[in-house]
Amino acid sequence: MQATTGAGFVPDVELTLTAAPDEVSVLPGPPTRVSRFNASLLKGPSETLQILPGSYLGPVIRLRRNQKVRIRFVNQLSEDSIVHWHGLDVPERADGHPNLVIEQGHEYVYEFEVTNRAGTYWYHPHPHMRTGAQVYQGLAGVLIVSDPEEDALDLPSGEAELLCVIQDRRFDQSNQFAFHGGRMMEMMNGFLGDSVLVNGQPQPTRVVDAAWHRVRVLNASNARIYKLAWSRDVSMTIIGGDGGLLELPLRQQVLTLAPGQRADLLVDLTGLPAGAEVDLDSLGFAEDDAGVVGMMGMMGGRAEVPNGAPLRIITLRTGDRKGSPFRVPERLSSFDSSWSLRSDATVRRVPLVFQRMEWLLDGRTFDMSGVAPEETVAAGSTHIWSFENLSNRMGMQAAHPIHIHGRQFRVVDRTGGRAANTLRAGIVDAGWRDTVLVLPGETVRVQVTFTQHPGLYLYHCHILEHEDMGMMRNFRVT
Ligand SMILES: [Cu+2]
Repeated sequence: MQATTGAGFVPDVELTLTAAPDEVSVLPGPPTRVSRFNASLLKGPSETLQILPGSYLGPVIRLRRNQKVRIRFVNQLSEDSIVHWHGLDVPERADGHPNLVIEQGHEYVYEFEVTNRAGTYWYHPHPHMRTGAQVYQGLAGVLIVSDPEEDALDLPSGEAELLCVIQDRRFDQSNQFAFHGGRMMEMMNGFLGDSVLVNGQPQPTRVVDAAWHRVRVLNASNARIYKLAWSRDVSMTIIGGDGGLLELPLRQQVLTLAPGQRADLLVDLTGLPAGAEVDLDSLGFAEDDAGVVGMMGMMGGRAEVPNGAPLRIITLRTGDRKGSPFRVPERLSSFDSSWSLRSDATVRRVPLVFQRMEWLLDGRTFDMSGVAPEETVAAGSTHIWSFENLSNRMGMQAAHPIHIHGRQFRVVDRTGGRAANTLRAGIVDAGWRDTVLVLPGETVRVQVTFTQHPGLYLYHCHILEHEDMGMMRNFRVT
């Protein structure tokens, strides 16, 4: 299947993106068989593609707002695939719906204009029931959009801009990725690895200048939630989320980041002597905070390193060089003034619950072409969707990061849940979001103004095992 290209579309950037089997050295000993994206630039600025050395991750794709982009996706995997540009507002044909999958040896041409704000987005496969497996095998990459508003802030860049893509993996004795193979317990709970990789490497220590750094963090794990904090009482300065810069910088001690979500951080290392180390850690939390499915522990589905286990993510070690002075801007962004809570928004309840051995969205499971009446929305219309994370009769519930394709949305409010859940304090709801974590017992209302592009789009849980089990639905924009 080949997408027809629109007449008159003249791309500013054109590249080929190929998904293919490969091998990389991750641990000492034999290399690890992976699937990975490779890209080559056919047209556009040379800085469009940034290879991450030694990583199985796809190249960082750097785009500017308003660029027209053509991407020729070539599938050299031995199974169907298609690519989704997570967080971007693109036409239906460019969104990577699973009904658009292509077979091995085929090409799919994406064409879209970058209308999103500057921010950290990402790309990954989206074939039905195989997203978890393909992402786990290595198919994921970061997509960075920049724009004049962000340029004007003169944020730390070049060597002072760090990328931190967090994934957990399990290795077998020959250094190969071990996966669940469809075992029910690990599908229900989401698959958790026992070691953390950052940009595809285990526990990296990076030698950096004693300077301000910008750290773009992406949780590209299948299911693990991180409760991030710097060591040495260095506070988190959060300047952006899924959909770009916040209006004002936020300072807090911990940051909860669920699968699919991004955070843009600034960290001040200027006061540190050469050789000092600052760690980014995931702090411990009660397994129940992420809502382990009730009986699963007893039934043998418990991960060796459960959700909530303390983990080291990266270490930054200062070198001899000092950085130039930098002041965190008091105001980061003049927020899109079109945002306000709309009293005329169409309100919809979307219960999240486990029933009939399935994770359900509003009582339903995925159907490739199925769209319920309440899942049909007018282009550009504004809705409030109220995600209600319910317990089933056996007390089973889990945290679900809910992702809506197309437009970024706003979190209106967050109510309910257990006061003792320590993940709650680390959640950032400010700014534009495309993935919102709904903790057990919580109701989270989001206001979304849907894309202007008509067509079939998706909303789903970004715990990839839940998504692959069918915790995903279409919505149709008319
Ligand atoms: Cu889920």
